[in-house]
Amino acid sequence: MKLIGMLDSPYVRRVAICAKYLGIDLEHQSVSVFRHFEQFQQINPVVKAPTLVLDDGEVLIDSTLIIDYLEALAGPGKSLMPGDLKQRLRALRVTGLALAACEKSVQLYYERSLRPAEIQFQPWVERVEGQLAAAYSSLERELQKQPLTNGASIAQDGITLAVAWSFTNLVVPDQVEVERFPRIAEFTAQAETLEAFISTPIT
Ligand SMILES: N[C@@H](CCC(=O)N[C@@H](CS)C(=O)NCC(=O)O)C(=O)O
Repeated sequence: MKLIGMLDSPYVRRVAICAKYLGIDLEHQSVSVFRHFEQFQQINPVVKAPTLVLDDGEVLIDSTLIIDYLEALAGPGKSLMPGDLKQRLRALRVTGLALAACEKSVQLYYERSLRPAEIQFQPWVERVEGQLAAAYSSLERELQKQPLTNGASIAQDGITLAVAWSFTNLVVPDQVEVERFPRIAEFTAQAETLEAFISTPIT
């Protein structure tokens, strides 16, 4: 199976790291949705990263759906989600907030890098900045309430949170001061020392 997309996409990176923890070998192809648009189009006309190409040529998009498929492939013993309903709800909540942080970071980054400065729409920018800050504030509170599993047994929620924070720091670093989100910063610093993260570098 091939995973198509650049690792500077948090969605691609979370799939690549989850696949490693699930013990699934993916052939990674670094094709950019911007710089290699036509090449990407040949693989997937929708040009969304990540794209998973199965051995029979079937194409799957959306990181959450791809991870869902990989989890099913790996079997129940290897899941990156808790089986216990209460813990699963918490993992889903954290993952959802981290994905919202990814989305808002991407929107700000596209606004700054793709839209000419003279037609940027400040009310929209401020709305997205507020949403991004709200997502990380909620995540900081989640970590304050209950720490997340890190280290060898890091799960899908922790992987997504660490990938999101590293991505935001890469593309819109002015939005995230460590002093405001110390627990997230500390959690990510530790996660980024794990072999699966080191071998899946963001740049
Ligand atoms: N919800 C999707 C988001 C994927 C996404 O937006 N990826 C970006 C790259 S970071 C992309 O494909 N951008 C190109 C575009 O939307 O045209 C997922 O989880 O996979």
